[in-house]
Amino acid sequence: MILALAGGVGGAKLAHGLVRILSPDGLVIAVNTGDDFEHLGLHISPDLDSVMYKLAGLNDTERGWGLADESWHFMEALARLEGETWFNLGDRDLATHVERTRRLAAGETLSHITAALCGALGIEHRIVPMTDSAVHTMVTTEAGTIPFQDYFVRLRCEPVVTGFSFAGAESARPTPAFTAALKSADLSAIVICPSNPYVSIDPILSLADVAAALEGRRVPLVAVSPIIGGGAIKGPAAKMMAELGLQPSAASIASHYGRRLDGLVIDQTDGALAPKIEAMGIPTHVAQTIMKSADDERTLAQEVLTFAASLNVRSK
Ligand code: FO1
Repeated sequence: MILALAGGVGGAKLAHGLVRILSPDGLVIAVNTGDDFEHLGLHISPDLDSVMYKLAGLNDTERGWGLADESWHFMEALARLEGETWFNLGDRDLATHVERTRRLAAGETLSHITAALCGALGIEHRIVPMTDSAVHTMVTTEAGTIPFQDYFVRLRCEPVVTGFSFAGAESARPTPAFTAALKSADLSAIVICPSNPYVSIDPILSLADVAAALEGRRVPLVAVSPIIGGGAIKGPAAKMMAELGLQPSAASIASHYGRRLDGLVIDQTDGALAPKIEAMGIPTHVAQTIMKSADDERTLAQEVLTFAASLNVRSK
């Protein structure tokens, strides 16, 4: 069994590749919920939805978030009422948030709701939230500390970043299905998807039980670099690195995860960095990591699994 840790778009793509190779019993996808927030009275879980829509084949490929064939009558009507319109909720997408919010208010856990929504959309593989508790990614910037969606959508990632924190992570526990996957005797590798390390993966790693389970693992932990040729395919990862005083590169991804990793997959564009990363004590595999098609996703997923299977777990 493979455990994948995923955030938004890049995570969803590799997860989709893994789904095409592994049976529903053979994969658990644990998804960041640090991006979750309350908006217009609704509980929005952007990363869970990105992965869910992608695996259901319903995602919008152009925008990278939300549903394909979307309409925006709700937003138009809200604008006419001079309501809050900085965060766009498509008419079809709205149904997900309304249904999730209704079920949460009725006392169901986010885990249970996610399983139900995925089942209703015909997804057989397990998408599990990292936690059922509230964890909120906060972005520390030169303009103050800002909740993630305000920073990302309302302020378009413009404020200069100086750090990140995860409010609520101290007391949050991983969900039962995530915990079971971490402890499973059938677990054969853990894959960190090519998601933003600071705001998609670190919230997951900030849960003490997750960090402890990774520390004590007996299976390889492999990451795929989201930085290719000094930039991110999508999103602010490279901008964040530059603002944190780091060179945006696959080598900086290697030092970010550091010796927690047993291996790193980097893009062929960055092949020249492999010796530098290997010299940091991290076995490195060079592959085509840009996923433009479903075949690219599947090929990369297969390469990651083969690479992971070839690795020894570092002795702690
Ligand atoms: N991202 C935007 O840049 N603008 C939006 O208006 C927006 C709306 C939105 C609605 C639902 C949803 O599930 C995601 C949405 N996103 C939007 C994406 C989201 O804010 C980020 O992509 C993730 O949180 C980062 O992984």
